[in-house]
Amino acid sequence: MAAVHEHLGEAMTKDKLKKSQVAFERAKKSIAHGVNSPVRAFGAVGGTPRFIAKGRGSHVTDIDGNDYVDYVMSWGPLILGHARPSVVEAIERAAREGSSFGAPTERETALAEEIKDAFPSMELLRMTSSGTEAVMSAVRLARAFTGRAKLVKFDGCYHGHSDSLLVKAGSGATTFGHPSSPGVPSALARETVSLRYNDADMLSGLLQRHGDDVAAVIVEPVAGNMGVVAPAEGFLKALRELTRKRGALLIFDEVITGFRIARGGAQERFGVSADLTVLGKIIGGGLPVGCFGGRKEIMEKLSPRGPVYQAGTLSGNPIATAAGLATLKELRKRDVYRRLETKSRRLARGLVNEARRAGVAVTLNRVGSMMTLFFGAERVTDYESALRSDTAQFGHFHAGMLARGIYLAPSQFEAAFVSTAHTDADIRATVRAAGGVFAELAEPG
Ligand code: KE4
Repeated sequence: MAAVHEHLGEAMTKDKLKKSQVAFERAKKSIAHGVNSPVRAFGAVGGTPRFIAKGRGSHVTDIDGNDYVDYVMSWGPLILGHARPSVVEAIERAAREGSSFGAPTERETALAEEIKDAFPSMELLRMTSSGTEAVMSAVRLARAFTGRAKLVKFDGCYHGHSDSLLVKAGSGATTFGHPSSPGVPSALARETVSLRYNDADMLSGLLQRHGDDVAAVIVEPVAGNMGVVAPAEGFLKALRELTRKRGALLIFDEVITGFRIARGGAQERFGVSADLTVLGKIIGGGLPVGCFGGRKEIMEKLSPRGPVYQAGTLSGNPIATAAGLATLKELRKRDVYRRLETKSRRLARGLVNEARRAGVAVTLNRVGSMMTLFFGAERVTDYESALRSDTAQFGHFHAGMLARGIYLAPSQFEAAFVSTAHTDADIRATVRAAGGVFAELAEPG
């Protein structure tokens, strides 16, 4: 298969990669491993990360002039596509008035009101500059509000890189966690338990044994970080009931799903409300905005009037909130989500049909305009089954699609995002390219 990889991937585009290769070597001299976020380095798929020159609509162009249909979409924020005129104009206007004041602005209130309109469970909220920061703050708040220390998460879910969340399942599954990164103190990791996603019985058992110590259960209500995995029927409702019964808070990490799978995210789509919700990505329209919010009695514990400290120099930044507000206003337009669903369904069906035609075993998980193609015949319903998929095949697929002008996330355990800017021609070109790659993957030897 190495030959296929070579043929599919870089060999076809070596001459067209020169500037990215030079740029990557230069970047490594100043930025750790040449990237400001690990997944961008293409470590999971091999090859040279493309240095991007510009984005326009559903396309990005790299510094070698190669054009791609983009399904990374900055890992989810760009539901309207790149450089949406209404968002660019809002950023330009805001920038002319100043970039940051470290003081309240009415635009932050307007963005908060827009978010609350879509997420009624968020009676009060507070903005941050990233999803990680919002999750970290929500966890501290949950621990303070309940007076408890334990935190429950699920294998395969990613909630940013704060210490309490960089924890993997302990041996024997429901024992307490171990650090998933050096630098996270074991004493802190032991406060976090990681259970199997979509297994409400496992959570029920843990809460029976330790329920009085559990401050919160945090979950991606639709997982996007093990690849897309939907909640099993009744899973979210069970989390809601089990946490309420034991006095633990339910935290929905909707950094990806918020304004993505519905305007009101998973809470609207599945009809289950959380005590605290974390948002990010889309609410900043491509600029740095995270936010956490929920029940008034919980949020009022925050400083300055409450005892729980939480702060941020650029939280609610005037330019970032302008981009976010312009984005969310566009998402109020009629039929936005219906049109996204139609395009996404067409893409998913096309990919599956092409794989079937070539005799390549795939399973595609999709919720709205976020989806992941796994290689192998087994359905992917949790982290263990995701890990059993053929990630080597995914690497060849990724390289082959890149060589054909389709830019997918450089990791099996991510999502592809469709935006309102993706055209029918983009979808057709993507399906056609996949057909070509599947045919080459299916060739013997
Ligand atoms: P940020 O700190 O990256 O803004 O958000 C962290 C985060 C929190 N919760 C969920 C569900 C998330 O998906 C993320 C970040 N997502 C990853 C990719 N899936 C960001 C890409 C990266 O790390 O470079």
